[in-house]
Amino acid sequence: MKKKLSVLLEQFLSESNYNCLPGSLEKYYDAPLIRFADINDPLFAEYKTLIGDFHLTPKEAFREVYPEETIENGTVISMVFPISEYVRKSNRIKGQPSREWAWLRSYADEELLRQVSIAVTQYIENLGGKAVTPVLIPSFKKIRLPDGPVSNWSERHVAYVAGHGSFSLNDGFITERGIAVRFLSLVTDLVFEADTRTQKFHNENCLFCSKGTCGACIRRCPVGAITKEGHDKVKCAMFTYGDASRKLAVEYGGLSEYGAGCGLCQTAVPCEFKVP
Ligand code: B12
Ligand code: SF4
Ligand code: SF4
Repeated sequence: MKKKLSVLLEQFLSESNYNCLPGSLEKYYDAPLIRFADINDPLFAEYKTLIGDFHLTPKEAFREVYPEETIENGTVISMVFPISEYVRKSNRIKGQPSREWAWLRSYADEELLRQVSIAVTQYIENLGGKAVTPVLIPSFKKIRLPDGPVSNWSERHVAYVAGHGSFSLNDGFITERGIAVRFLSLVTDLVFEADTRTQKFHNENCLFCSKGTCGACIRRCPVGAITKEGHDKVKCAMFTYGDASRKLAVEYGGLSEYGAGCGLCQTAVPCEFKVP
């Protein structure tokens, strides 16, 4: 099943116009990495404490769309979309994100992943199952907490359950294709064998967190949002999505509502392409 889904998404990304940069054949994303988590994995319940009571479990997300269905068993399909080398390279500059990175925010982050969600949902339905994309259900929300924004379905925490990798000093999640990636997940009532998690702790893949070395992302951040103590989400959010970022997105030919993003801590660092 995983192999077939991989082939389907690889083909989808190679053919979809949504995956092409404006006026170019260069791609936003490479073929995804796919892993499965058991909806009954105890970590999902632990996130109610670790993140907050508002964080949905897979069953809660599924029942919101299918309130009549009982879902005792099922799978969370967690997908990692590596950002193409073309876009990564463009963002190895300093001070502000590249035009290509801003286009990724405007034209691929939301709309392309929405198209992927439709394709995977159709695939699951053809197999006789049901699928829900938690970040697209009505109750999905971002919440402003004093130490920065969080959401009620954290893709990175889901990816951690599925064993895609780990968090890092700057909060970014390091996968086997590195930290310059995007995530999407779906919950289905079909049962597929869950992948095993090998991480011993939640930020193991980061050199600073595991060995006390590196710290390259600290120097990459233009606004000092990363220190040895971690990531200041408020400073980061102001820079990635604030007024100046929205203006820059428009100057680049992107959309104000998405901002230009940033991701300078995800490029020109040892974890950009791989687990360092
Ligand atoms: C809100 C948000 C933000 C906020 C806050 C980020 C944050 N750290 O939470 C702001 C605006 C700052 C932000 C910035 C960016 N974002 Co953002 N954002 C989100 C969003 C919508 C929700 C994140 C969320 O809910 N976090 C929940 C909180 C609790 O997570 P956390 O604080 O990081 O978690 C820490 C603790 O839980 C801790 N922890 C402590 N003990 C334990 C124990 C265990 C067992 C575990 C598992 C964890 C754990 O580990 C974590 C890391 O320190 C997601 C999309 C989504 N729905 O997931 C994208 C997302 C996280 N963003 C993403 C990206 C790409 C960016 C930017 C690069 C902007 C851009 N697009 O150019 C920057 C990068 C910032 C950075 N250094 O990571 C990607 C992640 C890519 C990656 N490799 O990690 C996501 C997943 C979007 C996507 N669909 O791919 N973002
Ligand atoms: S650049 Fe170094 S310190 Fe920063 S997240 Fe990557 S491995 Fe960790
Ligand atoms: S995304 Fe940009 S502003 Fe945010 S921590 Fe990384 S480098 Fe700093």
